Amino acid sequence: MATNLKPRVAHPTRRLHWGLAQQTMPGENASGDAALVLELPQGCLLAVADGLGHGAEAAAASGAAMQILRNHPSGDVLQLLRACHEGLRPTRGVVMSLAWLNFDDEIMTWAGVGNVAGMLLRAGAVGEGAREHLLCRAGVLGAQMPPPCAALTFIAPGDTLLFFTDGVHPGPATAFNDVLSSPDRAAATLLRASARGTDDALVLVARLEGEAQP
Ligand SMILES: [Mn+2]
Repeated sequence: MATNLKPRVAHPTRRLHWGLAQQTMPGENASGDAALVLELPQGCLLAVADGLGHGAEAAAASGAAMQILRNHPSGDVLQLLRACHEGLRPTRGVVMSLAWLNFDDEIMTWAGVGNVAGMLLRAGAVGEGAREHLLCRAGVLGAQMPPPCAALTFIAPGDTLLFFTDGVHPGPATAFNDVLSSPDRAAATLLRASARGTDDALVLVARLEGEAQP
């Protein structure tokens, strides 16, 4: 890794409030979906992984992915995807999306391989630009990874980031504005309304707090 940053509890001026909701596929003891929120001095790394299939082996794969991220805390999302791809070869593999939120510059870098959905809801925005979707490359970390592609965008206090696995299927009429309630409640509500019930399901909601810049 190019950088190796020491985790700490919170950023003094920009804090991320986040909530997580998940459920295990009926009949399984372990969820193959996993999430990580890692606060570092310069920002915050968020990741959601879905291990192939379900059950213990899927959980082992996604758990290994989270451990690789913890072992290499950095904001370099492309290097992190590559590290996971290499490190997950002995496993079933995962699909994963991740985001690095640079609090000082108010820039988010996000990337994904496979089908963990990512959305950014911009506070106060309407129409085009109010909602952005992460473009993921098809592939499986640990098995087959295309050259991944990261996107950068500005973020501002009040903006909300969502990640959800394919066990969650929001309908076209889903009012994502509902996620403007507390991240905890938003994650639980979206899971309850949109979980398929035939797969593990996980929703991560994170909101950037802080004073708007003049
Ligand atoms: Mn799944």
